[in-house]
Amino acid sequence: MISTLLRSALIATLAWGLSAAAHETAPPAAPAAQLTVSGAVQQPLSFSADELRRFPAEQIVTLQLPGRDAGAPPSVLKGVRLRALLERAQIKTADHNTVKKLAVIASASDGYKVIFSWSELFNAELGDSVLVLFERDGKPLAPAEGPLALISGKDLRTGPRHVKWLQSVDVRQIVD
Ligand SMILES: Nc1nc2c(c(=O)[nH]1)N[C@H]1C(S)=C(S)[C@@H](COP(=O)(O)O)O[C@H]1N2
Ligand SMILES: [Mo]
Repeated sequence: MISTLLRSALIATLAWGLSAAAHETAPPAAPAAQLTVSGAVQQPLSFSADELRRFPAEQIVTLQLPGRDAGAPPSVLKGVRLRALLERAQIKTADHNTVKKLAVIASASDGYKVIFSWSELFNAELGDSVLVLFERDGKPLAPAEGPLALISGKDLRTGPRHVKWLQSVDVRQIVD
């Protein structure tokens, strides 16, 4: 009979294996070189990393995030606020209350998707640190996450809304 100790060791090993696998997403063969911004906007737009780099200095944000593992050095990230890109594309609204019902969906080339609400981006401190990234530690993003990625720098855990291989941002009204 299998001992309780051995059994819990086995379960722990399995759980570790599963969670490690969940973090190791292989880069897609052809990650998008351009981010498209579309949906409920007046002017659908697309941006390459170089175009983001050329944004006015005041719209480029540098963010320092702690290293992933204990002892790892912090990472310095550079990007344009998602809010600034949405302002360029000009969100379409039918009336005063439309914006409160908008979701902003960020999708990656591997199908990974996360959402923000308009209020998070435009009416909360959190939005100041939601960036479309084009640089990490002074270099263009590596294939492990780039050429484009998104991060929500004030999330409690930044892993889930770190969208690697960012491809599109879609603005959608999700309730009537
Ligand atoms: N495109 C894409 N981005 C993704 C994922 C994914 O599967 N595909 N997984 C997410 C999850 S759940 C986590 S925890 C982090 C893990 O990577 P990181 O710690 O380097 O941010 O990537 C996030 N970004
Ligand atoms: Mo995750």
